[in-house]
Amino acid sequence: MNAGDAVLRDGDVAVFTFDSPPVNALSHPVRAAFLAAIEALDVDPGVRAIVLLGAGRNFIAGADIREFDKPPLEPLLTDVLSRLESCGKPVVAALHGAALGGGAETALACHYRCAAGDLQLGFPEVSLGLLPGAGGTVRLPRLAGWQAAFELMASGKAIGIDPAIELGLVDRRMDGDLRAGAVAWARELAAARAPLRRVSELPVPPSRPAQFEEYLRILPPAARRLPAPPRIVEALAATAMLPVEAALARARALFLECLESTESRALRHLFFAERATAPDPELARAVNQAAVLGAGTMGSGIAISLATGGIPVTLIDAKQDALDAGLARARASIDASERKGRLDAGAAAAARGRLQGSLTLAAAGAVDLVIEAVFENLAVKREVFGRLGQLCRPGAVLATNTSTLDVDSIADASGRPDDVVGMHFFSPANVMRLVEVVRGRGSSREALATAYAVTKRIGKIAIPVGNAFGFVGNRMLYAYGREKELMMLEGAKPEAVDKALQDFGMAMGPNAVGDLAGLDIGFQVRKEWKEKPEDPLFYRVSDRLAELGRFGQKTGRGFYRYDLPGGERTPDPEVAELIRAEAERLKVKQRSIEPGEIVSRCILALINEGARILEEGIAASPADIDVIWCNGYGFPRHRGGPMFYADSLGLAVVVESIRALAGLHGTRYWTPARLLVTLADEGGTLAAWQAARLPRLGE
Ligand code: T1G
Repeated sequence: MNAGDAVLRDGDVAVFTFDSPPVNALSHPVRAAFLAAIEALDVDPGVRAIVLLGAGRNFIAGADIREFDKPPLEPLLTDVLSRLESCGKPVVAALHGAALGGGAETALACHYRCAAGDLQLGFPEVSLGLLPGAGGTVRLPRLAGWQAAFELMASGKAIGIDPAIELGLVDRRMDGDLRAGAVAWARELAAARAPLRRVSELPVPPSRPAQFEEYLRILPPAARRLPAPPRIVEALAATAMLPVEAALARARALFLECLESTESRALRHLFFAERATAPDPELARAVNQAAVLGAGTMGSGIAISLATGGIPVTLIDAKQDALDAGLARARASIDASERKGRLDAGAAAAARGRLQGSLTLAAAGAVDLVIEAVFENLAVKREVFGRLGQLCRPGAVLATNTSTLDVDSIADASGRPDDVVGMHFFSPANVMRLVEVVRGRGSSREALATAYAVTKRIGKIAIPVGNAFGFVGNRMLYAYGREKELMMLEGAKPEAVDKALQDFGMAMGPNAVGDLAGLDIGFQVRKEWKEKPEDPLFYRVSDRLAELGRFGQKTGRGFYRYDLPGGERTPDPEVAELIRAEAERLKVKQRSIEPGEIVSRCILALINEGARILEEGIAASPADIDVIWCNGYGFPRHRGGPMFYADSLGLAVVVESIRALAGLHGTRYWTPARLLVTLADEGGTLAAWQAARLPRLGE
């Protein structure tokens, strides 16, 4: 992009268009071209006003995140925006779509702002472990006040045009042709010799010294422990206490501190890993009509995702009451999304219109995609796919939502394995963004590409995985869970296990997750699992609770009690006694176990199993494993996922720690994966190993 191309004259108004696909990120070439244009236009006597516009679907999506791993190049955005603000003629920002991070900062450095109705204005830097480093912390509070500035930056959430106008961040709504409207307004401002409202010259709103301590206290404890959120508060405090130039410099310094942090590198790693393009997009078949088999919790959740994602769907169940319950659940969820403003009235009505039910499998005959979500039993699924194989139209993709069963066996039963794939949704399916797309032995590239495309279309992240027990996520979960189960037999209390892993950053402790999902589910899966380790201690605690009918929340008791007044999750001394008795029966000596041991055994088990999965090609990249665990299992995003975390620990340390555990607990579970040993010996990393390999499977 160069200055010349970006500027078009409309009479005495110059229009500078940011046009660097896909999202007009403010990369170095863009910043340089923009600065050159501003300097030229500012002294051009024929130009009386300037309009900034973004080409494509967005204004500007911020700084170019790809540049953050390289040394910063001049001109820095902070300086470009100070030059922009000092322009001697009116500069109008014409905003549409995303105006995020550096894009929002660019808008605030203009003298006036107008916007189209699809505006999404925000400061998402915190979700990258950063803070607005180019003037946002100096200009935003001057326009919107301290509270709004703190909330927008600490949450990272974008706002629409109405709240942006209410907060004084946008002066005018432009319906119709945004460019024409902005040019006309800019010409008006120039003709009226309207004041050049330089936001950084506005007074800062009055503040109270304790105000910024309060903001720190408002931050959730987990956020307070991260680099970026407290520094956002510090940068705002600097704006309150320092002159503009010093406050800008302080924000820049705090930004650089965040940039170097492992947490920000982890979040940037996930940003791109979650956007990695799936193979063969051009091979995807059209999906205009879908069917979901099984109106249970998963089935209705998947149906909601399809309907709100724009795909007409028939929910099918053999039992009337199950179908009615499933449809009611789906409709209630759409109503709730509308009530909470996640769906506007039009989108909610359209989603309701796309949802219908049927009692007959024949209703799946003409659809383009079937997603099966019936009872997790191989014989049942094979019987269903046998019938689907017969009645579904040629070319329809047949997907199974199994979470552990053999996709090849299910595909064989259909008689058309090339059309069969796994689409493993996570519960609740209408909320969780992750789908493991399972490649069966016979799955065609067209069927896989169709599953990836549909997953992206309904706003979820598709990760390709191979067909093995538990695929990627659940297979690693079994290693992670194995260790927490063993440590409970060795004396760790269920609530202590959960607390240690939550303090590490897991969204929820594994025992609380077990109670939520239902301990009977895992118990059933383990009963059907042929290759289960021949180990009497393996998942012995969960199995014992399930044998006693303690299935978790659904029965009021599991690892915890939920049947006390208030229904709070409450540790149950009875469980501790149950475990003690089981340990005695299995001759396991109990001892006190420190949180550090709980975390390292569970997380190292995760990493080691992840490395084995990479060796076997069940996962295509360490980054895919990180996306699966951060989006499907609540692994802390600021640690980047298990494999990124392994690299941040150092693979030599990981291998050494695993060998130390082997010394204490034997090599049965604690033999370091060959991949880890090789890379550790070479001083390598998983990220470099991946970069040196071929791109994703099938790419
Ligand atoms: N930098 C580089 N690449 C970016 C990018 C960015 N800021 N934003 C998106 N991309 C790429 C993305 O990787 C993908 O690439 C393609 O664009 C489409 O993205 C100085 C420090 C704008 C809402 O955090 O939230 O400014 O896979 O699939 O669903 O203070 O992208 O096609 O090769 O997400 O339509 C702050 C990040 C930066 C916004 C569009 N900005 N972007 O969503 O497309 S830090 C952000 C988004 C900063 C300043 C600070 C979304 C979007 P590829 P996509 P989408």
